[in-house]
Amino acid sequence: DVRLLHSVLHNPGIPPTSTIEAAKRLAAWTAVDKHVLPEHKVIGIGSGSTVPYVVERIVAQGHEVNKDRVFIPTGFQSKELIVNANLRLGDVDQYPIIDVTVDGADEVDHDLNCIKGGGGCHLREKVLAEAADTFVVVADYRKNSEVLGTTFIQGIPIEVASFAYAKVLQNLHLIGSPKAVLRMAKAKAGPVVSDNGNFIIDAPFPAEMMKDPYTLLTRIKMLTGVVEVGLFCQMAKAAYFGNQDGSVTVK
Ligand code: ABF
Repeated sequence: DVRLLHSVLHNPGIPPTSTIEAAKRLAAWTAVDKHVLPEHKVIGIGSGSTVPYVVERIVAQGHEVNKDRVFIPTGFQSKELIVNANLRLGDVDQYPIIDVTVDGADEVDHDLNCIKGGGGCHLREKVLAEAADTFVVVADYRKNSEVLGTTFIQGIPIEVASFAYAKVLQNLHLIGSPKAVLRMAKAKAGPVVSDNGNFIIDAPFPAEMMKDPYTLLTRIKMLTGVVEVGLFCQMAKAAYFGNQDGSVTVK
């Protein structure tokens, strides 16, 4: 894996974004090798651009292992991934106990608290993380941070019932996020609608509040109309970050 990353890094013909792709793949492959074991039969597959490398590595474990497994998606994208890889698809209502879920993240702090939901899938992602005996996060080096809210993410993603969004926005402004906004589709064609038919709000909070993500999560979740919050506290067992130099940071 490290050889692959080095060959990408030292090939001047490859655009810089490939360094990030190689870092994602390195994190994903390392995590699968460590946590997705032959005895695991029910496997949660997350969303985002790192997860295809998770599926790639699982497929490489071979048909003999995979034929007895069922794969649970966190949304439309991962469902497509599973089906296109010829893996058996299941749903969390059939399999509420999952051996291991591997998913991406927008940011992970020193205590393995995560911001998730940049892709709008965090409700299902959280259900699958909670259902799993082992929940593992995979990401490139940009997502590795000390305190949440210090990377490029535009606040905490919050899925809300569509009819309640204005009230939730008003309440988020009151509890400390005056810049909370409804997430709009590209070209402002209308609000982004989640796989569950809900709207998404992005709510940035001051650093002081981000230092205690669990308290913040509890406060946001208490707001009527909130379906789920993209703060994952004390859920991940491990996080793997591919680095630019070909190493992997494990938290
Ligand atoms: C999902 O995909 C999310 O919770 C997060 O928003 C995003 C991370 O995507 P990527 O792997 O593309 O950075 O896991």
